[in-house]
Amino acid sequence: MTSRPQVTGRTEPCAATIAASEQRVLSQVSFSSGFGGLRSATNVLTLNATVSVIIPALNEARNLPHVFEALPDWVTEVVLVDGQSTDDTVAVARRLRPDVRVVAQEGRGKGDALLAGFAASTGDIIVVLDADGSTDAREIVRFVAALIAGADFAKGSRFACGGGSADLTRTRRLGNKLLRALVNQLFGTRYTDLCYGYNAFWARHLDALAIDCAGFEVEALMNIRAATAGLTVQEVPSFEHRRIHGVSNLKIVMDGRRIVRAIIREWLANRRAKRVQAERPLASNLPLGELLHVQSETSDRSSASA
Ligand SMILES: Nc1nc2c(ncn2[C@@H]2O[C@H](COP(=O)(O)OP(=O)(O)OP(=O)(O)O)[C@@H](O)[C@H]2O)c(=O)[nH]1
Ligand SMILES: [Mg+2]
Repeated sequence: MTSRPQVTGRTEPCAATIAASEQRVLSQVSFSSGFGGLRSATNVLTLNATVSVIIPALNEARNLPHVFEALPDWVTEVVLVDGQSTDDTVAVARRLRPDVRVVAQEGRGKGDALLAGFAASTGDIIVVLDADGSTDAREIVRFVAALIAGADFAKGSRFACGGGSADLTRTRRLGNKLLRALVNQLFGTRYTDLCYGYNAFWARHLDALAIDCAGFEVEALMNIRAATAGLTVQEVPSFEHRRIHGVSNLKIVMDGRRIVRAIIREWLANRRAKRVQAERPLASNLPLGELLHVQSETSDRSSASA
């Protein structure tokens, strides 16, 4: 038996504050295309960065009109990653937006789709959102504003003040809560959400995120890697709507297991890396002869691995 989605959300004043601050951001941020980097003027912040929006889509033809209609016109490129849809997803996307870049995914899974989208994108900023109508593209400005303000990674959260969901069932909410608690415990993070498909980051951090998974564990993995790589992570309140048409591709038990496995794998890898780092002698405590020895060993190792 599947439980009915319940609308969650924090207090009204919170949402009002967000709406007001969003208005302020919109009036203070002007967007222009061009080379990367920030340029600030007196009371106006100009974004000289290009923005790519990546949308993984598997049989979402009926939902795309709703999603595309909400895309801000200052977005530089829209990359739709088609997961071998059997409906008109690609044709509808091209009709709605002739400049859409369609990437035909060769593999399977949302993680695999995002990898293909990241590889194809050209923007300084990458925004990821879903094609089923659950994520509202009008919220992109919140994510971009967080990045301009200094964040490396803007992480959507349905549980941050001002966020909410009309899509989460009781089971999913519980699963997300347990997994989030596990990640916060193991990695020392204070995330309020873990498995949400709305995120944005500077493309220069793609190497730090080093995404290498195929399925729905991708968001959890990105969030963990952002933390372990020492990126500045800013949670952005977001409201998740119910998917408009069609059915979810997520299999709660199977995908839940994949997420747990990914979390544990990351924790073990992180622990190993910390141990290696701790075993390495502190250069400043060594006499010069030994220091040179350590340095030559290090350069030998890096030239061997090159
Ligand atoms: N390209 C591609 N997109 C996928 C794949 N699996 C899922 N997606 C897309 O990823 C997004 C999220 O998938 P959903 O099926 O909505 O999963 P969910 O959001 O957890 O489930 P609901 O809350 O019920 O919508 C949607 O835009 C899907 O179309 C895939 O294998 N390939
Ligand atoms: Mg969805």
